[in-house]
Amino acid sequence: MFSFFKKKPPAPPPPAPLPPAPEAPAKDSTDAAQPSPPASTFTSGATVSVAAVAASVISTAPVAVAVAASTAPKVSAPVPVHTPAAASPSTPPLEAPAPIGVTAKPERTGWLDKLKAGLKKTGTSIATVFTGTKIDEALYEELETALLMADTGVKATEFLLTDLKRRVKDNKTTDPAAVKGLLAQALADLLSPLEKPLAVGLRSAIEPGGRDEPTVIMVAGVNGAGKTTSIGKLTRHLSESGASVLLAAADTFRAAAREQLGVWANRNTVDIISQDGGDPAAVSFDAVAAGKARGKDVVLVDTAGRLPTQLHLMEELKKIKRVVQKAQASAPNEVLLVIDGNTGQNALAQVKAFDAVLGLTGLIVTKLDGTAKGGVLAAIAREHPIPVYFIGVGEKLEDLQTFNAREFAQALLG
Ligand SMILES: Nc1nc2c(ncn2[C@@H]2O[C@H](COP(=O)(O)OP(=O)(O)O)[C@@H](O)[C@H]2O)c(=O)[nH]1
Ligand SMILES: [Mg+2]
Repeated sequence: MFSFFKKKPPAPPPPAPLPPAPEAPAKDSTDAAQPSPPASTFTSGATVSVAAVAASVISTAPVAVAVAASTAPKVSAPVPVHTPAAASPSTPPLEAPAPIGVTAKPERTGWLDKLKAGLKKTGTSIATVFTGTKIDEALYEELETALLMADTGVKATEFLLTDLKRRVKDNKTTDPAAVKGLLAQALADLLSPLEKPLAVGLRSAIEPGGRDEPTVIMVAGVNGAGKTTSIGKLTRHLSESGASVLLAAADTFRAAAREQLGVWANRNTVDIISQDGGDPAAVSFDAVAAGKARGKDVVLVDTAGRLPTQLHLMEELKKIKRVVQKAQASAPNEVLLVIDGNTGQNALAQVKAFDAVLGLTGLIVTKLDGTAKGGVLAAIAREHPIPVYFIGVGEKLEDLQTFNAREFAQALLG
């Protein structure tokens, strides 16, 4: 789950002043004053559909946010989930704004099936261990191998086996099939410290003494991990929930990277700060300054991929972080690492290395669909725990979802 806080009631904000003129002018769009949504806590469990928007010019995204909702069909929701924006007839919006201060339970039915399907490859190899008739040393040895092959890592595997044996003893279990259920519980308990909501919105609504300034989220990771895609999906979820978002295209090395983010900006009709071949730190600075000036709730900074061993590129990330802080003292409020779930144990190495340089506040783990390495989350939980805000189980919009330890463990072990 992630929580969006907005302090200001429905009164529209005064027209935002323009940001100070940047030295190398950033091409960006202007912003119309938008009515603020009612303050609420919301969840991202509902699926949404992308309105087909022709995306060509990328640095000047349209400005209107969350339009055309009034004509969309509505259905009553069993739980109060606040999703004010448009949806297609196949995915109707869930009605009823959440009462302030009440956390709504997400609608995740289809998502669970998806997660199960995504994690099937990991699950099948582990599940075969429990098809025998006896609980003996051979079963534990097989399980050890299966967990290691799923990239659970030596430490988490040892921990899980010891924990499982204790549970089997305590429960006086004799049926191997029941051991699978106990393993799911052990795994859920191991993963639960990674479960944490991402709070976004005006800092004044999140922290005591916080100012009326955006939550600035910096996103890092190796090439191809899924940074830009995840930012795009997250932007959509946030926009759907009434948050105003500004994107910073700080991956300035490749034109294609800027364009890719621009497409997401257009689809979501949010502003983007982008610059041809500009300095990533300067673009990030401009974006945060513009986000503040325009009264945005969230600024998402997309950075270029790099390996932790590329020291000069890691220095550049540090610089982005420093410079962003100059634009807004509290920023970056979140530093997220995106990791590809397929990279297995290397993902753990990335978590350690990026954390050492940047001080990570959260993770997004992508591509858990079709991988046999879903165990890597257990390795992270045991060896270098950092909250997993989202997991990606596909390339579609609804395939980025919040992380729930119990669901994950159940999906993994069927
Ligand atoms: N199957 C799958 N593909 C993903 C997921 N997230 C991202 N991708 C794909 O991974 C590729 C690289 O993503 P991109 O966002 O460009 O990575 P970046 O270099 O970190 O910005 C693209 O083809 C995405 O569609 C996911 O959760 N599952
Ligand atoms: Mg990218």
